[in-house]
Amino acid sequence: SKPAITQHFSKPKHTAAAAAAALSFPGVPLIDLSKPDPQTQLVKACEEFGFFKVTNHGVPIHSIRELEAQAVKFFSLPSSDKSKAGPPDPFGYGDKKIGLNGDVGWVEYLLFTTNNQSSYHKFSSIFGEAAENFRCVVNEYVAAVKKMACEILEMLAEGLKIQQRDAFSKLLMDEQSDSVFRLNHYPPCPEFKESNGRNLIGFGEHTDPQIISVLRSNNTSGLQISLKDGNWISVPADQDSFFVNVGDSLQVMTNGRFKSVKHRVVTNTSKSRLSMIYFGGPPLSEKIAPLPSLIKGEEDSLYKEFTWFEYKKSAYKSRLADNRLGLFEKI
Ligand code: GA4
Repeated sequence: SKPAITQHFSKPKHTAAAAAAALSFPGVPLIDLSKPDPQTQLVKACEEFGFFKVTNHGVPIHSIRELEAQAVKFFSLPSSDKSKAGPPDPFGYGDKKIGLNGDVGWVEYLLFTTNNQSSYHKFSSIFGEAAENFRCVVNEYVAAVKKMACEILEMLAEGLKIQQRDAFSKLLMDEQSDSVFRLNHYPPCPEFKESNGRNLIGFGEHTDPQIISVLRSNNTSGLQISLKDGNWISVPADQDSFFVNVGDSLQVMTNGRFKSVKHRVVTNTSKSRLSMIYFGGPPLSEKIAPLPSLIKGEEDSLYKEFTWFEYKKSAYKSRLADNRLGLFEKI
């Protein structure tokens, strides 16, 4: 019989056409936050790709390094210890299984809520003081990344000529903001190196349900984004920058003007990849709908009205690759 790994892990397709498309791709939009007026560039990147890279981001390097060190330490623990922090229901440690509906990837991870400290109880009861320290480091990092995410959202609102500068950012600033923080560890996956030279799926293709996601990774590549024409582009690793992507909720709030980018991670055969992602989400009771100034009237909305609670509930019933917004599109 086949080894379990070939049964459960699909391989990404590599075609000559995809390779040609990748060659002509001008590269991920790069936005230097220290330069004046990046608004226009930001809007363009969100419209074209729903994805961009930021430098001079203002997140303190020590905060990044400390979190990375904590994460490396945690993922190096024996799996019997790590599983004590699981299952991720929805917060905690997870290994290979993603979500609740049968998705798997060559990845282990930790999921945290950002506003409710009770999600750390699982850790505290098992890891004692070490968990307290982990929590502090995560909180400090999340605060800095959230600040940057809010600044970007305010520049985007300006770029879209929305009167209320905090139309998007206030949802993340809200005490009830339903945001998530995730640490992913993709162990090196040498299994198929000799057989065909291709890599396996670390995290299958999907869009993020929230408003905005901010990702930082170590120096190991693996992240790929899908272009509008369906071709996959590998994003070169850059441990000193952040990668930002538009989530489904921001696509809806801009009535489809910004694109929630489809992305995935393929494993590396020799190096392990570590990524840390902040998913900025609205309060559960928030109505997600196009901003009035971006449409002529309610009838112009491409989407049926829904709350973030409803969207999330529906997302957790879906498979990773499903088109989750499809259910909420007007016909
Ligand atoms: C994708 C974005 C975030 O990582 C996440 C993921 C969540 C999970 O891993 O539990 C989901 C996925 C994500 C979308 C659809 C559902 C839920 C796995 C899955 C199959 C934490 C999130 O909010 O949605």
